[in-house]
Formats: sequence, structure tokens, C-alpha cells
Amino acid sequence: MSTKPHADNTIITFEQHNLLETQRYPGSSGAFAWLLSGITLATKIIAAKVRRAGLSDVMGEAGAVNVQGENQQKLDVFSNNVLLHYLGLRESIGILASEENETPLVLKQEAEAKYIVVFDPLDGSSNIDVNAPVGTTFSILRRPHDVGDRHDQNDLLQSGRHQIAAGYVLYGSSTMLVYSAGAGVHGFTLDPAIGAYVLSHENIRMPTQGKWYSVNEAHIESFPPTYRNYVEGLRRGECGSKRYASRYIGAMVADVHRMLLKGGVFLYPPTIDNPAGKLRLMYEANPIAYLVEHAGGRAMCGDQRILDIRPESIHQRTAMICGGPMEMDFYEKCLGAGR
Ligand code: AHM
Ligand code: MG
Repeated sequence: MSTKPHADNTIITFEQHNLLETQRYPGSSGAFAWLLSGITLATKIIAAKVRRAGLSDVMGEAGAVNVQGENQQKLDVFSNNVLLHYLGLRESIGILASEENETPLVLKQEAEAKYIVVFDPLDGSSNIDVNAPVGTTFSILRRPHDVGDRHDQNDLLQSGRHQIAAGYVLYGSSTMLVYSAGAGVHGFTLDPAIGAYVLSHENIRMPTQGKWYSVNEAHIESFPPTYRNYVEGLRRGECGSKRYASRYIGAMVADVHRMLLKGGVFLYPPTIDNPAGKLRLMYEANPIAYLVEHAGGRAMCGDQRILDIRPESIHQRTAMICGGPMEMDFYEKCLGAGR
């Protein structure tokens, strides 16, 4: 991975990078670039709001409960509205779906409205009140070709391997967009001086082995045996003779970002409170699994690849374990041993 400035000291913005990528597809209409500009604009607006969270009246609960039965934070509502607004202006998007909306929004039926965007506008939003990191996750799918003019909200129920691009924005000590459209995973840091996402982490590759596991260990007694034995094995030094330590922020985007750059493993297994897992498949697990795989890691639920799970509903939950090559080899060893 290169984190050095470009050789001639010029910068490469996300838009430039994307333009270079789309030149690989002659005849590209520019609609996809325009779609992506909706994401970059909306997330810059969210970043600006997050930066000033302690100074404006955006902390705390909005007073409503979302479809997951969770109290919506004011910033959840704000972020959702911003993304819906700017993505809603993109002619190429037929369907939008969000963690904060019970049903997907079918915006257009026209043939040129060929994309579907699903997102979690502000993941880990309870972190806002304590000035800790939060994120946005998004997944981009193509509408199926074979449905003619019978488009409906179920068009988006596609397994994650059909994603054509995915990413997240981490609102941390700096704001960073991490994105892949299938040709490497690239990180762009928001330069507040010029208001642009600038390429800072080209071609992110996960280290073969890290030194941290990231899990809400308070639930370990209720994990299925394989996950429990796995975490205990990491602690005991059974994965490459390294005794792992733990890091857990409680905002998936931040925990996964550390894992992508420094290696290791992130997991949210089934628990008594969340027997199917806590993370949402379509807009949390899938985009992360897509990025992790494109960075050389793997992402699973039990013995199944996350990207192969066929969703039955937009807000479906899943368990997830994702990590670098050594950590996932050790997980598969635990699975195989039935431990
Ligand atoms: P959210 O979408 O309601 O914010 O929940 C998802 C978050 C993830 O970011 C994080 O990994 C997880 O929930 C933390 O859950 P817990 O507090 O149970 O450890
Ligand atoms: Mg979330």
C-alpha cells in the first residue's frame, strides 16, 4: 500500500481516480460518476455536521424508533435525509434503501435508472455523544435486467457478490472514504482545506497477520462454541504463535478500518440477544465483506461466505467474522475441528 504523496506532488482526488477507472469502460455515460458524487457530497455534509456535534443541537435521541426497534439519534435522521436527498437527485438510481427506512424507496422505473444504492447513514451513532468515531456504509447494485417494467422493491434482494461497488466513510480523527469498484481498495482522506477527498491510501492490502481481535467480548459466554473457542485460541497464541490483544470501538466502520490497515479480525457472532447476529447483511456486512475480500482478506458467517448469502429481506441480520489470511485460516481450522 502506498501512502506517499503522488510522485510529482500533485494530488489525485476521488473524482479523478474514478474518472481514470471508468476510462477502462469505453462508452461509459458518466452516470456512475454522477451517482458517486452524490455520496461524496452527502458524506462531506455529514462530516461537517459531525465535526460540530458538540456545538449544535444534534446530540442525543430524535425521539423516534427505527425499524430495528432502536432509538434514532438526531444525527441518524440528519444523515439519512442528506443521503436520500442527494442520491434522490441522481437519475441513474432506481431504488434507494436505508437502515432508517422500513421499506425501500422505488424512485424511478425508467431503463436508465439502473442502479440500486443501500446504505447505513450513520453506523455506530451512539458514539456521537462521546465524541468517538462513526461511519457511513454503502453498497451499490445493478437492477436485474430480466424484470422488464415490473420493477419493485425486491429487485434489491441480491447476494453481496453482485455488488458493483461498495465503501464506507469513517468520521474519525480525519474523515476518510474507503472504496472499491472491484479494482483494488483505495482510501481517500477528506482535505478540509480544499473540500475534496484526496487519494491517501492506494491499493490497501491487509497484512497477512495482525495482533488484535475486535469483538464485544462481554457476550462471549453466549457465542456458539466455534466462535468462543476461536477467540480463546487467539488469546492463547494458537494462531501463528502470536498471543492476540483486543481492540473494540463499538462502531463497525472504525473497528474494520483498523483491521484493514493493521490486520487482525473483527467479529460479531450470534448471541442470546441477537441469535441471528446483530449486523445488517445488505448495508453493513456486505459492503465490508466486499472491501475485505478485495483487500486480500475473507468474510464469513458460520461456514458460509458472507457475499454468497441470498437476502430475504432488506433489514435481515447476519453474524460476521472477517479478517486477514492467517486469522481466517485459523477460524476455518476451528470450524473444521468442530470446536
Ligand atoms: P447501529 O447500526 O445501530 O449503529 O449498530 C451497529 C453497530 C456496529 O457499528 C457495531 O459494530 C455494533 O453495532 C456494536 O454493537 P454492540 O454495542 O452490541 O457491541
Ligand atoms: Mg448500523
